[in-house]
Formats: sequence, C-alpha cells, structure tokens
Amino acid sequence: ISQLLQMATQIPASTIAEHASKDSCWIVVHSKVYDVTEFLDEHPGGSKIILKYAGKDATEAYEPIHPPDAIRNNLAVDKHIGEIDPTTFVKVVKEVTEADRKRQALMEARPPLDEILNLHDFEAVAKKVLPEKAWAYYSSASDDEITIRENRAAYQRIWFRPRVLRDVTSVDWSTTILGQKSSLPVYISATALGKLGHPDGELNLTRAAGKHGVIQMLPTLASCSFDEIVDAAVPDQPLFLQLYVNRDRNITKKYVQHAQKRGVKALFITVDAPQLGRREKDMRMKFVGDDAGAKVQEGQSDIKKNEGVARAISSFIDPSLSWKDIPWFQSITSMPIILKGIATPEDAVMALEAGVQGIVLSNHGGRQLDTSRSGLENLVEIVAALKKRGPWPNPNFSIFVDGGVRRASDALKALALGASAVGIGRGFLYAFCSYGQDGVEKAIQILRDEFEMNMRLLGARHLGELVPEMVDASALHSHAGLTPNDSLYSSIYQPLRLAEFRDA
Ligand code: 173
Repeated sequence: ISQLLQMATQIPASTIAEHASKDSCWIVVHSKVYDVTEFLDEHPGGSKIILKYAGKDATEAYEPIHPPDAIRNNLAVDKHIGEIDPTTFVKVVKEVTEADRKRQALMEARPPLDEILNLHDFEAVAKKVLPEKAWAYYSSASDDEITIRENRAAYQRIWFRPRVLRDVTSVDWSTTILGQKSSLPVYISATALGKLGHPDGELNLTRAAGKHGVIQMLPTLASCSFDEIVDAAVPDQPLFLQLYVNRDRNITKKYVQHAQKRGVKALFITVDAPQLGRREKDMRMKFVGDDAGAKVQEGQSDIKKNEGVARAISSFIDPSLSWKDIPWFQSITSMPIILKGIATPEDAVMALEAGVQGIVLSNHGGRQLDTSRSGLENLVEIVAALKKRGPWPNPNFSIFVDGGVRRASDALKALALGASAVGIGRGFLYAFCSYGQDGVEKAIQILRDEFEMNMRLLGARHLGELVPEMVDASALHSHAGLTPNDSLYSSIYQPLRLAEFRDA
C-alpha cells in the first residue's frame, strides 16, 4: 500500500529541481521520481554522470545503457518518491545537432536492403549511421587493435581442398548446438548495450532469430531487460545466456536460476575479462564533446572519466573468478556450462576435466588481451590436445569459435577443423544498427545463401561431411609473410587517431 501511495504522489518539477546536489539528489526516469542520494557511490557508472542529471529528467541518458527495470530493482522501495506532476513536466527536448541531422539524412539515403550482399556491407552502413560514441564503443578493440584484425587474417591463411562429383543437388547446413536445433551452424554471440545502436536493441536479434531458427546468446549487459527479451521469443525458441560473474555471488545465483526457470538452454560464462581491455577508440570519445575532457587534460580527473562506456559500467565483474568456482556453478544450475574465452590447450584440458560441456575459443572480438591469437588458430592445437585425452568428437564437450567470422566460408573452415558451431557478434549487431530486425533477417539469409553455395562447391552435402582434409591449414601458424589484403574489411577498419593539440 505504501508503494501505491508513493506512486500516486505527484511532485512538481520545481520541487524535484531543489534536490540537485550530492547531499540530496533526485532524478526522474520514465516520469518516476527517485531519490538516489545514497546510491551515488554505488552506481557502477560512477556518481558524476548521475549528478549531471540531479534534479532533472535523466531518461535520455538512462535509456541506452540500462534495462528499463534496472533502477526499480536496484533502489529500495522507500527511495521511489513518486511521479512527476505531468502539468509541470518540461520534456527535455534533446538538442538536434548538425551531426544528428547528417546521420538522419544518411539513414534516409541508406542502400536499399536488397543491395546489401554481405555482412561487411552492414558494417559499412552502421559506421556511417551510428552516433559517433556508439560506433566507437562497438568497433573498438584493445591497445593497437592487432588481434581484432588478426581474427580476420587467420581465416585467409586457410585454403580449401574441395571434393568434386558428389551429387550436391541437395545440401543441408542445419545442425544442433548443445542439443538445440539450429538452422545454421552459427549462433548470435552476445554483445552489450544494443540500444546505443537501435531503439529496440537486442529485441531485433531475438525476433529475427525466432523467425529463422537461429540461436541468440543474450548478454548480461543487454540494454533490454532479460525478461523483456525472453518474452519476445516465440514458444520453444532456444536462447543461451552469456554471464559476467558478479562480485556478489547472490546476484549471480539469482540471475542464473531465474534464467534457467525462464527456459534458457545454456550458460556461457565469460572467463577472459577479469578486467576490461583498454579500448582507445571508446576511451578517446570521452575526451570529445564531454566537459570532462577539458578537465582530464588538465590532470584534475579521477580515472573513471576517461574509461569509455564499457569500463565505466564493468566494475561489478569479479576478477577473483577461478577454476575453484566451477563446481559452485554446477551446483546452482543444471544448464550446460560453457567457458567463453579459452585460448590454450592447457585451459581447454582443464575445462574438460572440470566437467563443463564446452568452450568458446575467443579473444572477445579482439577487445581484451591484444596480440593474443585468433580462436581459429587455437582450434587446431586444442583439438589435437583433446584428441589425446579420449574419443573425438566428444558428444559431451563442444568447441565453439568466435571472432572475425563474416562469411559462411569462414564458418566452414572452423567446422572442418573441429568446431561445432561459430559465433558472430558484431556482424549481427551492425545488421540491426543499420536496418533493425529486417537487417538481421537479411544477414541470416545471406549466410544461408553462402552456406548453400560453398557446401556445393566444397563437396560437403551435410556438416558431417566437413572433414579436416577439406582445408589446408599449413599456413595458419605463420604470422609473417604475405596475407592477401581483405579489402572489404580493410576499407571499413578505422585507423586509430593520435593525441591532438588543443588548438590545432
Ligand atoms: O566487450 C565489451 O564491451 C564487454 O564485454 C563489456 C563488459 C562490461 C561492460 C560493457 C561491455
């Protein structure tokens, strides 16, 4: 009842404006008024950003970063003060900048969807139409961005050895992934903060995946709430969940068990991000257009200000996570557990021995340890190590690969070398940033067409016929020498910028 009363309380904007300091800080989100004074120091994104909206409507800033229920769930009920009196509500009209206008014009001049022929095309459109900060966050990788480019290059060091005269009238590229039917040997990998790029965020992926029998891995740091996404799935649509493990294990336990109850089919625990990599494109964005920038350069800043979007919201992730925690995860869920971010045979064998159901050979899209090798290169060594440990393929232990996959031919190479399926993150992300759900459906259609053609030309009628003999991986470990220029990808790759003189 007290909650009902509070929610019925209407507060004029002038009263809210009186609480605009760190001693008393109220904010408005979706017309609701919250007292966040005591929450300021707990906010994973720091207090500074909240204080910017103290006494005001913060909805615009809140929306792309947080699931709609984040504030309701994290703030004690007695801090839910009421609702803003609608007669006093001055809607914050976001200033339309020159850049916004340019982007809108570009959005209207986008190539029609039927002229999009490959996944690189989506990336090229997204680069033009995304707000600068969103592009910087999504496209960035760590340090010198060597690994993100190596992820593409590695696929070009593998060559096909096709078989002919096999009656390839009908070819079938459907499969099962962790016991779940999938129309492609590809799943949608988790990427955070979907609403930075499209108002429907991750729901674009869920809807397209449901329609076309593709499996989506939901990110812990989605912009849509977990339940919102699950509710958007069609009946029996399989979903996987990517997990960042919270320092507070009770939060993680509740989250995992809720996911299992809602029917999620597998848990992918991210193990390669005890600390987030320094993504300089993302970080440098903070210096531009933000008043924080000037102060940072005068050296008056705390570290938080120049961390970029990702680092600012990642402090909840537990760096103490270790192999000792695996039995605990196995005790709180009966979902299959997959460790995402394995990079060596040593750790692959430890994962097998820990009794998890699989691993993802991933370098986090080049966003973590720079100059770490590609998942594809690691695959060869890891399969060899696992073969020594028992029967292979092992129906109880799957290997997935992600990073740099843009074509069905990429996926076929990984599958021939022993992967069960491959993950695509950015490819699908850019598809919805540029064309919403239609873009994701188109991306799936493109991959289907590519699988059909490439399997015919390779002489593999179904995925079981993809064998290591169909690829020449002899150059895979050679990091020197000529690698053909991947011109589509290279033309999209945005070079890093150097520090700029203030008045230049
Ligand atoms: O790669 C990322 O950006 C990522 O995984 C992440 C982690 C924490 C917060 C936001 C994004």
